[in-house]
Amino acid sequence: MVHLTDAEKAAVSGLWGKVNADQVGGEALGRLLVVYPWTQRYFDNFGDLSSASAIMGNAKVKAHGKKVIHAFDDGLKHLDNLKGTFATLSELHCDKLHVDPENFRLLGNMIVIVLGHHLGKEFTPAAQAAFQKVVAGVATALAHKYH
Ligand code: HNI
Repeated sequence: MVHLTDAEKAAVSGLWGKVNADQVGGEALGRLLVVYPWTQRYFDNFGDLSSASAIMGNAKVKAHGKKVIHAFDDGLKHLDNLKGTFATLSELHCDKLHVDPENFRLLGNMIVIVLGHHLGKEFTPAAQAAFQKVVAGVATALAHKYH
């Protein structure tokens, strides 16, 4: 459960509307794979992940980042019910994909970093604090069905 003030909710949706979400998704997933290379094990069918530039230019990484960020975007619209919103995806990542839930936190932080990169000065400390709550809430919701 995340608790954002009305001002935080407004900041999150206002800033989210200024970025190219698909691009943010691809870059965040790419950075996850570069910075924490052990996360590459889940994507062994993605082709060339041999260097930072190969990863950041990899079309499958971009396409998958887009898919992931669309689900994240759906979460932004349901901040008061993240557990319900991510219940099916939580089961999928646990039962079928066997993704270590710690990785949800790592990816959330990559999303924050990429937002900072895209938004520059507009990504104030207060805005970052609001987004950190969102990514923490999404990570918790995705981990919820793990057993
Ligand atoms: Ni994730 C598939 C959403 C984090 C590994 N993931 C998906 C799909 C969505 C999705 C949506 C497609 C589901 C379908 O096909 O029905 N993933 C999300 C979200 C987050 C997240 C919203 C966090 C914000 N996933 C992660 C992380 C990893 C991960 C951190 C691993 C490090 N996800 C996968 C893998 C697949 C996947 C692996 C299947 C990929 C494939 O082969 O199509």
